[in-house]
Amino acid sequence: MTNKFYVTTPIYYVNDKPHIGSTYTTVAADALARAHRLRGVPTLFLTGTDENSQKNVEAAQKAKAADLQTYLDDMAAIWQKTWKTLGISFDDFIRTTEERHLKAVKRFWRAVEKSSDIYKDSYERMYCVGCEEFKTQFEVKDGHCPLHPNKELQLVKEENYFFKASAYKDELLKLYHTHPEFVQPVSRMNEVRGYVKDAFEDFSISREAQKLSCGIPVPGDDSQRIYVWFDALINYMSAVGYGTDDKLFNKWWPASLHLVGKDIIKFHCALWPAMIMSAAKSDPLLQNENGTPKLPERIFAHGFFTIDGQKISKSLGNAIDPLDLAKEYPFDAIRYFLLREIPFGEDGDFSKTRLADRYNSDLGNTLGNLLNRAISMSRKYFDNKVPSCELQDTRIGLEGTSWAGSEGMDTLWQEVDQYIDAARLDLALETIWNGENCSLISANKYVEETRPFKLAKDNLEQTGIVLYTLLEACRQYAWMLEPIMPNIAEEIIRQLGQDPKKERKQGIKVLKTWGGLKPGSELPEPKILFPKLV
Ligand code: ME8
Repeated sequence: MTNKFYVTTPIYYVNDKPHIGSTYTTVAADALARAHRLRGVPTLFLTGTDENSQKNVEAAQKAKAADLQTYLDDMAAIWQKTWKTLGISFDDFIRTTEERHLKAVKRFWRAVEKSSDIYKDSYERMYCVGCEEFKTQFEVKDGHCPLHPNKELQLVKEENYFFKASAYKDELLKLYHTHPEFVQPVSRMNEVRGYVKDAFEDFSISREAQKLSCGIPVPGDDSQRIYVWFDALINYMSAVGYGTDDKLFNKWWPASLHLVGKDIIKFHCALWPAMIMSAAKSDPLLQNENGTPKLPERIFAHGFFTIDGQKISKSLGNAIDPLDLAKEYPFDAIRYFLLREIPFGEDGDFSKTRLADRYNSDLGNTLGNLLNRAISMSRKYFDNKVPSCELQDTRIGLEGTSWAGSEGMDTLWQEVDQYIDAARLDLALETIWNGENCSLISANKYVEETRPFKLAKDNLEQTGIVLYTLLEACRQYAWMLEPIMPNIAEEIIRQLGQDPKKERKQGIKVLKTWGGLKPGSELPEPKILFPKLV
């Protein structure tokens, strides 16, 4: 078992409120954090807001905010509140205008400077505020950034500080070779490797202060402000005490997993490790015992959601507010849909029709009905109680069914755990619903094969075995699904007559052991888990 799990989302710009895209990354990080907490692994889940950016300044002006700080405070509060309302279990929320972050950035800058990797040079390039990034001539199409065709590129001509990123090209390529898991999925690793090989250059990491109305001053040179990406990436360290609390930093750093969208892999998978490699040369806190730099363990880049086939964009006005969607569907169902619908790492479409299909079919028919039937029949034939079942191997007497027994359930757990370790929540869900061993589909099939409603007339002992199997399977599904649908999981446990908090306290090993549901315990009247929506 790993000794800790530190997972992060990107820190989001506050030029807009959360939409379904940022919700996707945040829900995935939340599910992975919950899965590790359930395993008993000390977990830290960080999210936050990226505030020292020109696009926030423009948004504040457009919103006619009283002043920039008021705008930033209001927007950061909206992001925090949205995640809280949706039940996102973040442990910390970092804002890049916080004092702890400023201290971290200062220490980091000084370390890179000490490693002789910062120099001054004059510069003339096109800057895209949409990407908060300089564009090379190869990246500009018809005088515009292809990602932000409606925004004018700005010609920036000034003297800036540069980071000697190119000096880390070989070290980065070696890292990708020796640690192929550093960037996932493999397709993104190939993209990053190609970028570093062909196009990784020194970065301008500051801008003239007089031209900006935001940004952290360069230590020792008030006339320059630190480039937003150089500042923003450091958030992953400032939140765990870099520059303020060495003990805390040693406890949590390196991050176990940075979850990001595919749009920001160059920064996370190339610039960020290069920055750490440089700073680590002069800051022992950033070194492993053998002197190597303490790099994040893994970066997973997921794909992008479109909405009914179109890019999510403010100008198209198609961004879905997760709070609005949560008025139509229970948020657990939305979490399920987001994480199940597209293979994690690939692009996909967010369609309300598909959401409704999955709600009715996967959740309502396959999971909800199973629980409902198992409880109703047990109550009917066994006096409102969990039937007794002496037999450990629930297949005895019922050979020939497709149910794989408690061993099958162990295998299912192993498969689910492996997918969670690989951050493939989509595959974990796919296996729970459709896998070969004790999946929800096979549990439903087992009902059809054994027909407990008929069997009860001839053989009550066997009926008890079948129903106990179904109830106990539902208990196990609840814990498997808890990271993805925490409220539904608790509701299932309660409907099985148990106290979810008490059960949880027993620890994952006990939770996974077949037979946790006590025969003879009371079964309350079942409620519909996923009511039909009008
Ligand atoms: O890039 N589908 O912030 P940002 C899936 N501040 N995910 C999406 C998405 C979509 N359509 N749209 C956005 C920044 N995302 C920087 C990050 S980190 C040190 C600094 C998610 O507000 C996805 O995770 O533009 C993407 O990487 C992120 O939002 C971009 O958020």
